[in-house]
Amino acid sequence: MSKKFYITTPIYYVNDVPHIGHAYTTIAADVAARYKRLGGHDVFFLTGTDEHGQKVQQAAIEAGKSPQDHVDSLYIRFKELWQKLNISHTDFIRTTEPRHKKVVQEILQDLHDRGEIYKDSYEGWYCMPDERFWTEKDLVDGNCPECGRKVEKIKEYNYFFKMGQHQDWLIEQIQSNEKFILPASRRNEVLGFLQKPLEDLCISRPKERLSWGIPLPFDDDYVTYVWFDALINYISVHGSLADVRASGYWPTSHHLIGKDILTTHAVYWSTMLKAMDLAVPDNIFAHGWWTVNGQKMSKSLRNVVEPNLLIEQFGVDVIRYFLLREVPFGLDGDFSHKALIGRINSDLANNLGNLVNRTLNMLGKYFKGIVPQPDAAGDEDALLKKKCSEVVGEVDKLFDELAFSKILMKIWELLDTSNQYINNTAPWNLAKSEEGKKRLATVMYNSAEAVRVIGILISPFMPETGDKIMAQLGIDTPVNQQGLDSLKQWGWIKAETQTHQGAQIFPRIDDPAAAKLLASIETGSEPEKTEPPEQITIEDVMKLDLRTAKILEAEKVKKSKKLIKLKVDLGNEQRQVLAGIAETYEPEQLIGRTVILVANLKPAKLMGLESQGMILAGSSGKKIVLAGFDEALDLGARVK
Ligand code: ME8
Repeated sequence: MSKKFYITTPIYYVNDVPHIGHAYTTIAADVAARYKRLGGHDVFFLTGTDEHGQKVQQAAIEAGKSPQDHVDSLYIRFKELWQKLNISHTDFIRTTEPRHKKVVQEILQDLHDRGEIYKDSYEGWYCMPDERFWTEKDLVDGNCPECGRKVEKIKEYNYFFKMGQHQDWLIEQIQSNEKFILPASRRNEVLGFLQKPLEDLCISRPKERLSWGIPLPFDDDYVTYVWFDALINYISVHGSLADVRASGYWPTSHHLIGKDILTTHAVYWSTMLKAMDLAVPDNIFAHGWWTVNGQKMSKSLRNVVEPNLLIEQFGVDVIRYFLLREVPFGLDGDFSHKALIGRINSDLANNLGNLVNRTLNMLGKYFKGIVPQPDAAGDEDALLKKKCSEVVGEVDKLFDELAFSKILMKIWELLDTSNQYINNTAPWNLAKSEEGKKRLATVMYNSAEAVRVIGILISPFMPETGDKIMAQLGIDTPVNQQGLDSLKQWGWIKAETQTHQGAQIFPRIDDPAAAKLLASIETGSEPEKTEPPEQITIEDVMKLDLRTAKILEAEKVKKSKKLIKLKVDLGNEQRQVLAGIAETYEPEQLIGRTVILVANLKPAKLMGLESQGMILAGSSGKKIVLAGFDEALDLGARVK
């Protein structure tokens, strides 16, 4: 029977717009899952959405919807993005599904029956948005130490999970198993945290304060704390505790998470599992944090890198490759489009694309595209084969550590060796003589086999590229069926295979095109499209209520590079508007100017400030110019 491999991502908060941070963890899990499948493992790969809690309840109220309708309309954004990113998850769990709720309640009841949960009064500082209690000494300047927002003093009865009693056991687990928490720096962080006494965990919220949660089965006045509910997803997807034990997928091979949720996994989840009498996961891997151009990603800063846009601009495999190659898994990284284009040109176009292209091209030129029968092997051939088997072995070991960037570097070593092999054997010279032709056949056979090996090794990272390479090589057997076993013996590809050279798999983005693309990305404007924009009718135009408005006040928004807060006068009313023009205009330059306001735009919040409309401006490159008039007009006059 094939070995089971169970890998999970966090279940993401359904309220958030999926961004490259979420994509990162999910792609990493997907790459590991695909690789293990190639090796013949029976893989279960789980992802999903976290749908209960205060933030969801609040957002549903603001959207004028029931929480269930609200989450039903939102989770799909994650599902669709995973489809676009070629994520091969086995299941997608939502915490509002009956199958999940049932298991959470079963576990709660069982723990309660066995005295692992008790009721007590509790007084503490509560951070509403984070749904967490803090002690007085945790607070920073009297505010929440995590998000910096205001906290409220709350005294109430709640239910507690006896987490503290497992402290010594947990320390022993971590110390005796080096792979349990990775990377080592995170492991030390958890051990540091466990030097303080571990308190019991409050696992309930009174319904009068928060109703959007799973009711406690033994007390209907309470719902379950969102983390206690969410963590159980890793189990509930398999059914009851008995089902999990029988599934063969326990313990989990890897829980992949970001470093932000290390404590909840390493401490809460491990002790919960202990209380349930289930083994802890083989590994919890907390990777690092992505920033964008050096800044934290946030909706209000409008710098959230939207994976859908990236896929459109650059293609799926490029994004998958970049995220895992650019930063060693476990360390923090910074995203920039410039670095992305750099990787496309150097690693993908010049190196990988070039090897595939020249190999197929020479097969076409010298052998009508048919893979020739190899002849006796020489030293150069032995070197190539040796490198290949070394890389295949190393990659396998590195996958156990989830060292994705090192794995890619190893594969690229094989690419270099293969390119070097072609340079050293110089097929173009061999082709010149009858005598050289035998050697040429061997060289081209080996080059085709090297391309196949590389195609298989990169396929977990870049599944579409792997398939494209197989199609160009004329191999019908899917990558998965060739599997890792096919890499163990040199010479899987059959002589006589008819290859089909196709388009360059990764065309270079030349300097002018890259510059244009970067400029359009930086200014947030649409990249130039080759197709004309869609035509609209006069009715569409008339829907816009454009008005003249005079700027009365202007000031920069703190912590924002781009935003200026304006007060504008429309004659019969005044409004607050936020405009992203701070990089071009100083606030003083703006006061007294007459501008054009989109007056019927739905108000929106930017960095916590309401914007009641939008000012029209033109842009080219980084330059922004406000639209205006030659002569004075009445304030509030309609603009058409
Ligand atoms: O925490 N860089 O959900 P969440 C890298 N629902 N990774 C990032 C990232 C960034 N800038 N931003 C997000 C929750 N992530 C809970 C989890 S699990 C039982 C419950 C990734 O939507 C990273 O994996 O806030 C991080 O841990 C996760 O998204 C947080 O997702």
